[in-house]
Amino acid sequence: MSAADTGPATQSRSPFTADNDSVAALIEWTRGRGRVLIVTHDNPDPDSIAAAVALRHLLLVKTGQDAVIAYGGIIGRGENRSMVELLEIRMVPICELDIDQFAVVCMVDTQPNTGNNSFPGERPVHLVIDHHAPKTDLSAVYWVDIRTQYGASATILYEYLCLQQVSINTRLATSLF
Ligand SMILES: [Mn+2]
Repeated sequence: MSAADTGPATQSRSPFTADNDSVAALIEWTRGRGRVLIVTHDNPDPDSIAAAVALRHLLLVKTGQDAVIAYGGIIGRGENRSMVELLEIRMVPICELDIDQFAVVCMVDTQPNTGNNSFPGERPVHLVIDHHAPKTDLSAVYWVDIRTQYGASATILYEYLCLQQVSINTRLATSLF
């Protein structure tokens, strides 16, 4: 996005805490922009999976757009595989995707160019929602919500859902839990 297209959130406002108006602005920004990709970190853990599912749910309910969740590496631990299988979470290896098809790229529980995700570092990323301290320059990212004081990225997404009064079904609640 160009500098003129500055979003409601930037690193300069860190520590940033999204309120209802800014989350609404994020949703409006996303609406109609094109296909949405949500990237977790490699070998995704329950926090990154839950955060991705919660973000997809938020965007689906609010915009009608169904995002694709992608990961690198493997869903390795037995507990994590069970989570994905039992909760029927649709997520695909990023290497199977044509990234050019996506107009909006979100990262949850990871950040661009940190080495722990498989999204090509030279490509633009539009949303970063994480609880790990920033390691790279994120000034080109439209939406940065990094809360290092939080124990989980999924908690940030849970707050977005609450702010937007999006109902949380049993599977999503189980993921978040
Ligand atoms: Mn995490």
